[in-house]
Amino acid sequence: MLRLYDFLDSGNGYKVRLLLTQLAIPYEYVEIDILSGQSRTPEFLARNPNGRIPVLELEDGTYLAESNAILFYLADGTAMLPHERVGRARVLQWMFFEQYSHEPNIATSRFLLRHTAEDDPRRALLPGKKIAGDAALAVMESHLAAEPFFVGGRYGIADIALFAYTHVAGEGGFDLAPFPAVRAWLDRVRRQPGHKPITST
Ligand SMILES: N[C@@H](CCC(=O)N[C@@H](CS)C(=O)NCC(=O)O)C(=O)O
Repeated sequence: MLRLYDFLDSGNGYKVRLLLTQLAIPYEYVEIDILSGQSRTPEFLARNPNGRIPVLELEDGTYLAESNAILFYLADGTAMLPHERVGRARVLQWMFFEQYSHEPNIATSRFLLRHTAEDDPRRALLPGKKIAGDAALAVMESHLAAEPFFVGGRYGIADIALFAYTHVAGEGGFDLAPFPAVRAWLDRVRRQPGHKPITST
């Protein structure tokens, strides 16, 4: 059986949990408390030298890190990933956008607000992240004003990758009121069969 090393509050981990559930793939869930350093132990670094969850352990003992790489692996050959070349590249386009323009601003703001003290010096980064995160949301808004989902008019892993931290953007200090197409898309994603909340293993 697949084994997922994860942390329940993590949106990156949630991406994988959500896809596994929607593909009806059974898995063992192993909670790694990243707040107490469990992702930086020698044992964990042997699984992912980058010291971060999520990590998926395959049936043969292979470890796979990086949430979007895991999504791509699991979705291959299913309806959650296009079969044709441009569609697959388009999925990667949005997942790289998520990792470069969205997650480093929206997810990390959420982390700072949820898990650091009010006087933590890292909070000085928040105003810059707010500007860049709003810019990423504006890019999503303009795409979703004309399209129901991110790629090919149907729900897939690019939507999962972007849903994970957009739906909890408020916890990072972001206001989704100016982004009606994003909010309508969030509702469409929530209505997909097998959808489950971030708080669920
Ligand atoms: N690019 C990575 C980011 C993973 C990541 O940032 N994981 C965080 C939790 S969301 C983590 O494990 N932090 C613990 C640490 O850095 O020690 C992915 O998409 O999987």
